[in-house]
Amino acid sequence: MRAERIGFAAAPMLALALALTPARAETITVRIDKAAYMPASVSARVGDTIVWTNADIVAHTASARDKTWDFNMPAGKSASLKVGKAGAIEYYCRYHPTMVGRINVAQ
Ligand SMILES: [Cu+2]
Repeated sequence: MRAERIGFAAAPMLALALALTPARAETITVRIDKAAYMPASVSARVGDTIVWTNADIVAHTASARDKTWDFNMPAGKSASLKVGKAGAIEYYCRYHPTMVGRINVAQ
């Protein structure tokens, strides 16, 4: 009974969310844990969103090698990037340059 009520309430919200979101767009999560991007390499499509979440107790960044973006993330914080064009994006942490990541963006 309770589950049915929740289902009825959620259905219009779900329909709205689907209508507002391009069918293919996805959110890809990269966890920062023990000074590493997990996973270090992800595949995405143009229009997808990458979300980094810093699970460490120190700050990290996700900084594009080509300097087009640079996100600073204190402990426990997140940052997101909507990928706009196809190609390989290399990024790193400004505080810990051995931390490197890659986003392979397909059209
Ligand atoms: Cu770092």
